[in-house]
Amino acid sequence: MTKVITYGTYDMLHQGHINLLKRARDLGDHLIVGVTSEDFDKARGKINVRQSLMERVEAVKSLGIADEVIVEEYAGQKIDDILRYGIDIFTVGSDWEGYFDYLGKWCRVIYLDRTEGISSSELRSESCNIRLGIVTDNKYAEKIIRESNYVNGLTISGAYVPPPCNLTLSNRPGSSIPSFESLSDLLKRSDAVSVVVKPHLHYQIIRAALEAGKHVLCEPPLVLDSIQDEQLRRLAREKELVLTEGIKTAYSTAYRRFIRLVQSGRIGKIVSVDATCTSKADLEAKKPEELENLWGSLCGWGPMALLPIFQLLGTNYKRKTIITSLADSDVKFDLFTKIDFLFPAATASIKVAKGAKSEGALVVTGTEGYGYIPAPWWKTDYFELRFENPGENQRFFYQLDGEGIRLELVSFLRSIEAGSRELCLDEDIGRAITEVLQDFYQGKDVEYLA
Ligand code: C2G
Repeated sequence: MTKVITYGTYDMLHQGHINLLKRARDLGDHLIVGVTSEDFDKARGKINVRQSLMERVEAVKSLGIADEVIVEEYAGQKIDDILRYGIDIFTVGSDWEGYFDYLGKWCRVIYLDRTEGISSSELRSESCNIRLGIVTDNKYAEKIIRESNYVNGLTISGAYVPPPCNLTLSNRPGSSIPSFESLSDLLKRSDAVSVVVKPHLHYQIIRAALEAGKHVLCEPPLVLDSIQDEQLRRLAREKELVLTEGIKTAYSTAYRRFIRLVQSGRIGKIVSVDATCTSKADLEAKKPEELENLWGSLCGWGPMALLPIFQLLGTNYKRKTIITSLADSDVKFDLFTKIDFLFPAATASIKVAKGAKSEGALVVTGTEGYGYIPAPWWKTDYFELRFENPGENQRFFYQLDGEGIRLELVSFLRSIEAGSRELCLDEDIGRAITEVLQDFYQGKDVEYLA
């Protein structure tokens, strides 16, 4: 009996897949089909898969072509499967020509003709196409534009740069994106907008976008005032639009796994969460009026640093103390800010700085051990759980593509498609972040360093 094996994602199963499976079946007497797991696909950079593993397995099974369906979970599994199932032929489409030649050591490798003119990527783009407009006064927006190239079903409609800022944005070197004279021009040609401007401009822009019926992905903080925060969230709800903060770290795989592991009690009860984020900006030569146009330490780093605290301990802290060192009291540009929180059964702290440098780690202290993400924790692919007995320590590694921005865009798109903000950041966390920033700017709970 000749045993054949083939693998694939089989997202939105189409004629190309079916043709290939039939040809694979004809190569022997028994066909095993390996369907890729969600984690494995993410690890190999396939982030746009629409259907769940179970849906894809069911779709392949229902064709009745395969004798057995298995799940492919890790790189290198193909060798294990060939040995385990006594495989004679490994086959895959010609788009992989040469790539799997190394399996020739264990069985025959056959590349079958691929069906031209059809692909899951095209089907995904056809099923959903969101035109994303960029409102920005910041080069950071280019990262979002670049990362959008990896997201099926998302196209950049253009950019609006509010005056007096002057900025040309490019997608790839040498290719600039259309620039619009006014926000309303951009909104007319977009289904959603990404807002990457200084926070004091957020309210007007987000309001205009929501009123025009557009979804909004906004760099945090959403706004600096709790009343405005509530108004915008209510407006989004009424209009059934997605409004969410783009805290990229919240979407990165390693960070998400870290939070879930800690929440599942692996380090015992959490007694403290301590997050530090610093970047040393060149501020010495800046005049006060120039500083006013820059993001201060808390505004720039605060939402990121507060994220693990509010995710792990909730948002109902009993009190907080903000200690800050201002570059200039008139413009409230903080060089360094530390906040201590007291929760009913835990403490937390953040240290953020643009005018000082420290170890940018995230440490979660538990009664059994601690969780540790080394600097820079906000763009990590790696973390550790550490215990009294070092022999019990565990290390975890997950591929990080595009600093989390890519997965953030995928979540935003899926939320729009699904008509729900389930996949986005919890609204309570967004509200709590706004409140902390509001208190800071209003001088509530603040001590100033000389
Ligand atoms: N295929 C095809 N014609 C198409 C599209 C896909 O013949 N128009 C084939 C692919 O070559 C592959 C199979 O259908 O053999 C499944 O395709 P995908 O779902 O895109 O999976 P893929 O990413 O190619 O994964 O470990 C996974 C394997 O390496 C293949």
